[in-house]
Amino acid sequence: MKSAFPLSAECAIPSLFSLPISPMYLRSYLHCGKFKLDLSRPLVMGIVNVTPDSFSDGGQHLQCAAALVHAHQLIADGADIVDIGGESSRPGAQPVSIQEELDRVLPIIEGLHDMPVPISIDTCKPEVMEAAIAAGAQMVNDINALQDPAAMSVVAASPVAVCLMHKRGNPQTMQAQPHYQDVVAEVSEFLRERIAAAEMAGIERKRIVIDPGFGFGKTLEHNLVLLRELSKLGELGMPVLAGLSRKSMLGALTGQDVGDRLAASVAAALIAVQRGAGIVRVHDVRATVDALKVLNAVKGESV
Ligand code: 9MG
Repeated sequence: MKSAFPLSAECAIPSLFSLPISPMYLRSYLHCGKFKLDLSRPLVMGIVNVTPDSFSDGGQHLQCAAALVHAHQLIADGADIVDIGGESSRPGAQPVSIQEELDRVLPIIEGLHDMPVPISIDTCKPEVMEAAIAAGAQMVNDINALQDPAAMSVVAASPVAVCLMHKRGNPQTMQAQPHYQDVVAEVSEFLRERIAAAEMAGIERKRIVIDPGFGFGKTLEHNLVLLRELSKLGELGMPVLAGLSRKSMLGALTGQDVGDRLAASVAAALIAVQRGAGIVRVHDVRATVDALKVLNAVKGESV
């Protein structure tokens, strides 16, 4: 049982040995299409980026084969979810067309349709969401938090889970002097509003995950405050997903290039879990799973 959640008065159930009950305790499964993910231990979402800079430049076919091998490896390493993305969301990244994105991700999703873990589609485009769900995706990871009404409709009409992420601006502009009065309160208010909008559209709470969007329109200081206070987002009553893996904030803290941020990424994932994250989105699944096994053993939980 997770214990990192803030104690909320309305969630206290005295009959259960007078233990304060966290929101996560009250709803401990994420409904992801045909999958029901047990959130009583932290889950690991492995990242598969199908962008030209991610895999070999040997053409679409080789890129697809390499992405499939990589996804299988992540699952063998212990990934609970595999997140497939065909458009980079890094600061400064250029948008790609719907067709290009479909060409990149659909063969991978089709190739993984019978995997024992849910496949998530990382996209903001409703057309890509719809095609990905038809091809077997069980989750939508939308860094735009379903603010496009067509995206909201696609998810509402399906049984898939959704990750609603906070961001300021878009990848071209988001690091241009982001400003907040109170970053935790503003991110939390945005996510509260997006949860309400999703529920209004017919997306049940059991299908929703929220995410503060580390690095998306935030300075290093904003990211650190959000990580320090991550448990406050748990008060919204939804599982929190944290994506810190290899991000530039870790480069700023360690001085390491993106390929040398394994230790910092694992440390950040553990900190996020200790502050209540139910899912961590990572590149390095095996190292993260091992680190979480140690944490869980110390906490007296199953490994
Ligand atoms: C696609 N992507 C890149 N970073 C991310 C993060 O932190 N969270 C989510 N949900 N998606 C992300």
